[in-house]
Amino acid sequence: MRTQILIIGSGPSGLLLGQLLGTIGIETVILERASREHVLGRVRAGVLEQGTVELLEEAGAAARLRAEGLPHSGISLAFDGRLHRIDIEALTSGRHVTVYGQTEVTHDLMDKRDAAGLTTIYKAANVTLHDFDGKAPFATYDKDGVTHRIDCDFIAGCDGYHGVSRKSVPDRALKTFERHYPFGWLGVLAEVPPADHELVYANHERGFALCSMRSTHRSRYYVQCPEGDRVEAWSDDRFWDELRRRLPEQTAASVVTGPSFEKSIAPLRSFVAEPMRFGRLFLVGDAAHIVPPTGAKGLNLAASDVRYLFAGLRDFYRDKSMAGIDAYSGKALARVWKAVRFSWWMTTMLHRFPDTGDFGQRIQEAELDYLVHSRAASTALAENYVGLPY
Ligand code: FAS
Ligand code: PHB
Repeated sequence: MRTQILIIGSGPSGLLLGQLLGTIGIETVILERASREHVLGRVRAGVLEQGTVELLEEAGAAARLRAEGLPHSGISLAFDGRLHRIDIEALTSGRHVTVYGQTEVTHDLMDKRDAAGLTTIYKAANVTLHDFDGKAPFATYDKDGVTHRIDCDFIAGCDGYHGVSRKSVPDRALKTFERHYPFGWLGVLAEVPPADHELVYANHERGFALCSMRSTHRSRYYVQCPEGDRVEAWSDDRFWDELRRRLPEQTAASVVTGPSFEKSIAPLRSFVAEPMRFGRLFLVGDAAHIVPPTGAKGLNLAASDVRYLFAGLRDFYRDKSMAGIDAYSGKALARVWKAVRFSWWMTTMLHRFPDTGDFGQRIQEAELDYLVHSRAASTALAENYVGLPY
């Protein structure tokens, strides 16, 4: 088989890139290790930057998002027993975020890909990348006991942190940067109305908590939990009790409890691999970088990588220009590092670390107090949260 762009991974990065390229007639094939059902069963991000929404519209995959997504013009920070609202829309001259689950984004993009008759090969095992430092890259993979080969012009490694793409690059050609956080996020989904009409990020001496949502009747909550903690140790009752203890009284009283239908623990890390291009292999999204979800940046960074790579590939095929492709890694990393910083800052300010102690708690509360009472500081948070310019 031959195609123009071989995409490894059928997550948001791979699907969005494939959809955008499809709108201008550039052929793609997606190789995905898991089943379609497994990919759709993942519960991850929930907040889309305005630029991500616009990119999904450009890809023709935003109809349901426009109908069901929840535009949010602010968030609240909870500390010192109170809620403090950050008026994002006012501070960014009208920009906002949209609450719409990553699962739905993935579903919408998969449906568009199927409708366009574009090829995704699920359950592709032992994907191996070859000759991407030359002009004729290809991949091999196993399916139904047969080894297959796909020749292409370029390979887009959209296969996430644990994927094969970054691991295919020789160590000497890659520099990685990492920050490990000594805690995780325990998240639940429940068919209950959210506690507040907007997101609430809570700093508390017992640990961080986040009140989010997927719709007006489906809530997504998180509490910081110890590293190595296990989901089995958290009954629903224990979760609801701990969540409410970390929220201001008024917010805690608004929490509607109910049976969780999804419960999982995500580890937190900051990670960046440089550069994001090796000959005719590009690293995209989580394959190149990971951020703690505190800044709601993971999915949105994947979208901005896709935007840069799509433009570069479009110029290559339309204008025979390598300029966009050559500029991809530098452009993407400039925006990645600003989001990595913002996510690190939000995480450091809102979470309880082993060495935080009483002094550290007061410093966090002082920073939050300054933040919510300074227009300059609130504006800085707001413009990072809605997404910096591309
Ligand atoms: P993905 O990891 O989504 O997709 C990669 C795809 O490649 C997967 O389908 C995988 O099966 C496939 N793959 C892997 N190896 C392969 C191989 N060898 N061959 C073929 N296919 C292969 N972000 C937020 O903004 N907010 C959040 O709350 C949030 N929560 C998260 C919770 C968890 C547990 C995780 C892991 C991430 C979370 N993220 C969150 C970040 C997340 O949303 C990512 O940024 C987003 O999924 C990135 O999309 P992709 O780059 O497409 O990578
Ligand atoms: C979510 O709804 O899953 C979510 C929202 C905001 C974040 C992280 C996760 O910062």
